[in-house]
Amino acid sequence: MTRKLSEAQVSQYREEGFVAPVDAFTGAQAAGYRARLEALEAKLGGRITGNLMFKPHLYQTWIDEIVHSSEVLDPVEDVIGPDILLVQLTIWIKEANTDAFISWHQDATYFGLDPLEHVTAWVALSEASEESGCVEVLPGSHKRGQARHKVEFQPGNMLKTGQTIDISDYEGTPTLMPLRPGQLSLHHTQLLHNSRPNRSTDRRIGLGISYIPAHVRSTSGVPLSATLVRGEDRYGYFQHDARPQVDCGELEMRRHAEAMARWNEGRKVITERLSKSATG
Ligand SMILES: O=C(O)CCC(=O)C(=O)O
Repeated sequence: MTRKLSEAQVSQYREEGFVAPVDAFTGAQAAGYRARLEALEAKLGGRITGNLMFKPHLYQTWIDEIVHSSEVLDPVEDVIGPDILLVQLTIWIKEANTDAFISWHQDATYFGLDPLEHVTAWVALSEASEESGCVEVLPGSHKRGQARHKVEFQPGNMLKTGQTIDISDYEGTPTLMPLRPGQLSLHHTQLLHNSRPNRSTDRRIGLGISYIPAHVRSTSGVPLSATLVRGEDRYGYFQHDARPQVDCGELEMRRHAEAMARWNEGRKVITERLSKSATG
């Protein structure tokens, strides 16, 4: 029996690599979380940049609350099972009426995980519509394995490594995943996806939360940390993160910096491996 998704949605995830929209939080809850995020921005002097965009659940208690919530974990459990670790979380913000976009890519390219059972829960904290540049996927593309990619540094691409996939040799019709504030989508680690610029008058804000079942390990060789958010870890492939008690506390910031240092070291190994296999 599933916890949140219907059997049809679970089948859709297996066959097409995504499910959306899934109701998670109310509009009022999403607005409350957005206010916490904007308070953090104000504290930081405007924007959340650099390492602070990643793994913020280690230094913000409200994000820790989101990633442990049944609203998010129930649909995630339906697609990856009950023993769940969180390996990465990215704050994705596209300002109103800007050219920022995200090129076609597969998350698997950057994560170096085995087996490829990682799912991203993308939680909308503002309206993610066609106009504001919601995530767009190529249904079924996760079944074609690792895509060939080229490195192309285009202005406005939020993927700083510039990897991009030419989807012209893929079948299927790109499909938008519009979300209301508080809804989420799920996408498989090998699903091709992108997103276009935000042409709306509001910011587009989302949290991309990367979950894996506990039997998945990192191939980078670097000892990484992850947060055990549900169930048991009988494998011990990742050191477990401590949960934050205080927003931006000294201990929390130190632990975050350590986790990100390890993550970036692992990422370097994966990126070097990738550049050797890139097609140009
Ligand atoms: O936020 C976006 O538009 C893209 C996010 C993304 O690529 C991801 O969550 O994997």
